[in-house]
Amino acid sequence: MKVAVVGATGLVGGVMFEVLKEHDFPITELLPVASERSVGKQIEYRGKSYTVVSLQDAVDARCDVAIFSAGGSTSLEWAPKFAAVGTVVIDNSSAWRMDPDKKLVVPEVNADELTANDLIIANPNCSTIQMVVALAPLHRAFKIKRLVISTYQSFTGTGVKAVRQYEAERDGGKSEDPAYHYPIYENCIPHCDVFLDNDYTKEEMKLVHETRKILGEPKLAVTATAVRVPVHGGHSESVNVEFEHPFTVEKVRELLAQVPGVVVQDDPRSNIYPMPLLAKHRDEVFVGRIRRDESIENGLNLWIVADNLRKGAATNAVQIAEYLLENNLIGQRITA
Ligand code: A2P
Ligand code: 11C
Repeated sequence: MKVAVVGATGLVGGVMFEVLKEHDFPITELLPVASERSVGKQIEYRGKSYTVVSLQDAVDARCDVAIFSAGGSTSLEWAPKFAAVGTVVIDNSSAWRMDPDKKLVVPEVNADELTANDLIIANPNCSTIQMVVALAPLHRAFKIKRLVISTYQSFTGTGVKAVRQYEAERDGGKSEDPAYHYPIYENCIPHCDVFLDNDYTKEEMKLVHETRKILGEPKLAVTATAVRVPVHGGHSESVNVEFEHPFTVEKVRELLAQVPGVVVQDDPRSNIYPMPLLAKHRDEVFVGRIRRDESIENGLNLWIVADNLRKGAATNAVQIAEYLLENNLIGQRITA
């Protein structure tokens, strides 16, 4: 595969190279792509040095796959240009997720929706991905009626600027160009992404809209509060689920244990439960604190943790590419 990694100098871009290497993705040619500021820089991959190229050079190279993690406006402008030359774009931004003509894919849940005609494929938001991996099999079994979500999201989800802010504050200084309005060190900020007209943040509404689209339930009742925390290793989520149908906690554990990519860590008496410290650098989604919500009928509480830069971004994108490859869905090139 001839592969372009767009946003190669960013936080997700760096993890993308790690995941591509660990998954032994069959790359015959690699094009790291970033903004004009970075063109000419060198990127190391598997002991070899690669020169960062411009978006236009990468379009002209007619790659098989381009994995984008360079923000929404870059994706909006450039993904169609890659698609027009037959390159399959897997896009990590929010640019295309809610476009009715684009698939929003978490391989464990809905990869079977993909066809060779999908030239721009959207990777969901990190907090959505880890949650739906765990919820999809439970939805199939007991039908979800309502979700109440509270997130505890790593500052790494905001990118390089936020990491610099955290490190400066931790070291007793101040960032000259902070990512957040308030200090993140020793703080929790109930403000991920921008506020919308309904007083929810965009991050909270991504959880609503993306979950509905991936589960194929356009009217599912979902409400969320997203909080930024001074944590490096991953996003954590408290998810309260109300099902239509009765369930048993044992059956929930059994179903979750069978999901590829899910690890059940649930032995609270032995202090076993998911934590971002343990999820860091791992591809899996960790689920624990599985218990009945005794305040309602058919209610369940879950605690779901994953490395947001891995399963929440790079790993999910690489898994989509792997699925396309395994199912011969790459190579429907438009001949000029
Ligand atoms: P650059 O380093 O040249 O600015 P992060 O989310 O960690 O901040 O990283 C964002 C990534 O997206 C970086 O690789 C950045 O490249 C890239 N990027 C940002 N804006 C553009 C753009 N207009 N065109 C191409 N790449 C961009
Ligand atoms: C966060 N979820 O942690 C974000 C990061 O829509 O892909 C990724 C933003 C997105 O703030």
